[in-house]
Amino acid sequence: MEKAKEQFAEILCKFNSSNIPVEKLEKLRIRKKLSHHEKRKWCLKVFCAALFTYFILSKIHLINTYDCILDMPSEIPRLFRSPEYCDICEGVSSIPKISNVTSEEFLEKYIKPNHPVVVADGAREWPALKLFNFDFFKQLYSSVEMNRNKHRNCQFFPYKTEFESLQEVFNMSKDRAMLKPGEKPWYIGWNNCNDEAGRYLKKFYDKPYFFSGMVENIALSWIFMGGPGHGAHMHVDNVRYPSWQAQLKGRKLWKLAPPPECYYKCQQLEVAMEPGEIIVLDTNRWYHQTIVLPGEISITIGSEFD
Ligand SMILES: O=C(O)CCC(=O)C(=O)O
Repeated sequence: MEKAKEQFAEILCKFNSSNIPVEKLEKLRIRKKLSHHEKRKWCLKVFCAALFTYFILSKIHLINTYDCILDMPSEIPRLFRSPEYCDICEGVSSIPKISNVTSEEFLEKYIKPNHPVVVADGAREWPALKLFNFDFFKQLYSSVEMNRNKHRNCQFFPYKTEFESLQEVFNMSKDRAMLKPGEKPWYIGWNNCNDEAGRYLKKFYDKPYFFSGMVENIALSWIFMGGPGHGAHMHVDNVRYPSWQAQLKGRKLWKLAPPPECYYKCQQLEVAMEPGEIIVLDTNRWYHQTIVLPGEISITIGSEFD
């Protein structure tokens, strides 16, 4: 700073003793350069302000579409979940299979206490039982605009496969898709975030009959599909509501574990799902794992319910 002051005083002194008129000084190239420099600095400031405003506005738009400013690793919210009182699992020693249940009984006995249950006749009449298979989904998603990556709401779970998208799944060889011996096994899951596909799928299944009065989001149904010996690892979800899932093809074992703080009060539970059955549980509170049982491909469809 001192040095700059000295240099400036020297320049002033030279100018005073040079007798150059101020008008001529205005025309000096260095003066123009300096004023250009100022202009450039000003432009840069305006550009930065515009960029900042754009950033803030785009984040506000994301907030309004339920997305977060920062993507958090999925395990973080689970680490900080509030502890359970264990009332969901205390005294529960099995997952009952029930049929012909009224919505009032279902609500009182299973939804309110949050006890997992299988409704054996839940999906028995659904056309999806006969119609849904690998080729059905392949055709459906090749005829509707997929563009899944553009929607932040779209999720795809590759589990242990190398697939990076649903498109890649539907591009696998016919032999692998049909689980032919010697082919690489696969198990995947995705949510249907395409309204057109959601409306089409809905023609082949109903809102489970024991849910009268409860709402379910058709655009965000979840589909899980794959071969024996594979499934989802043990985990707990971080979604808004409890879920139901209908077994449409094949057989799948569900293993449920209580939250760790309830290990001394509660038991682990298991149930094998058969085609036509619907399991209902709060996957945000019960840890769960699935394994497809020997036999044909397992296909399920499900959704959260409120
Ligand atoms: O059906 C499966 O294999 C996994 C289901 C699951 O993890 C879930 O619904 O949260």
